[in-house]
Amino acid sequence: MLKRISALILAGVTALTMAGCSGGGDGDSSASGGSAGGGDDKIVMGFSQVGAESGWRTANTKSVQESAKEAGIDLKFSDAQQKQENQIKAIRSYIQQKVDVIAFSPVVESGWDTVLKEAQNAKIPVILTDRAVDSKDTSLYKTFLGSDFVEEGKKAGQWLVDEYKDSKDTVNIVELQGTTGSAPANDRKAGFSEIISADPKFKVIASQSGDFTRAKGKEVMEAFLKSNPKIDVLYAHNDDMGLGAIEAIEGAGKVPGKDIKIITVDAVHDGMQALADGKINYIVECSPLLGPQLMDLAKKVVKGEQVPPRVVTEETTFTQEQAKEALPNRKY
Ligand code: GZL
Repeated sequence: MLKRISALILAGVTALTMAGCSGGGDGDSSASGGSAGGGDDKIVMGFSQVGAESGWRTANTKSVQESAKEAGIDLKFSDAQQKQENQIKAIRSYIQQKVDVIAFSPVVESGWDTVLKEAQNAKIPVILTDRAVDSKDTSLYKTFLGSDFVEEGKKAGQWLVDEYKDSKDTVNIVELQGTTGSAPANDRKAGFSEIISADPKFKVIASQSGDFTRAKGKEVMEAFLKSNPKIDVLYAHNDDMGLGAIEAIEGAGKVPGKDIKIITVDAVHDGMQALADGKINYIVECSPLLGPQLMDLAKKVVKGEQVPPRVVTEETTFTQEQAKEALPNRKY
């Protein structure tokens, strides 16, 4: 009898232990090899954000955080303050915590292979969101969700070509580039240059990084104004640098949107307001609202389902008139 009771107790203890392991204990709690304690069935996502450098980034962070909540995903979020080493540290920490999936917006294109291989070896899938990496090994991430920055640069260039189609005069352009080495800076420059280089009247007389921030955009534009007596156009890789440049242009006694035509990218609220007010002439939209698609992709990836290697976000362009109509309904 005693033997029988002890056998039953042993069987009960074993059953409970097994249940503990498969329900988010120390073993792998999902196909992806994560087990960071998000509760038995909650997906745990480790997200490394670039920083908080612009209105676009603020809107993107809000979209990711709100979408994770709505999707029932346990989000571990870190702000890298625009430093690659901080993003690499965050990704390593997520690997240590055995999250189910890692998502990040790489601040620059290069230097990711080692840490992405560590995630791959830990069987934790990685999703690129917003910006791309230049790794040759595309097996290091499951998909890249974000805008086509070359296309954005081309749209900006095409507006300029159309705007000056009847002019024979030289058009002096200054360019405020985004963060040096970042995909949006590289690609927006390339797309713009591809379109305007068809006509020699377009001359980029100065081009320098404003690091996607208002403060730096103002500082660099002040320098441009001091060393270039005749500037016809500013092409800024984001609204925030354009808004900083507007302060510099007004400080120099010139009228933004008239003395110097301005083209920017993003279409965040403050940029759209400046467009509606006539201080910016054209904005190419770059949507920061990537959260919902990111969470859908994460759920599929954790389940081991196939996802498209590239998901391009939908976006448009705005003239001054279109900005006046769109402003009341903008989400960011
Ligand atoms: C583009 C994004 C860029 C924005 C900037 O997808 O990476 O970074 O254009 C932001 O405003 O700082």
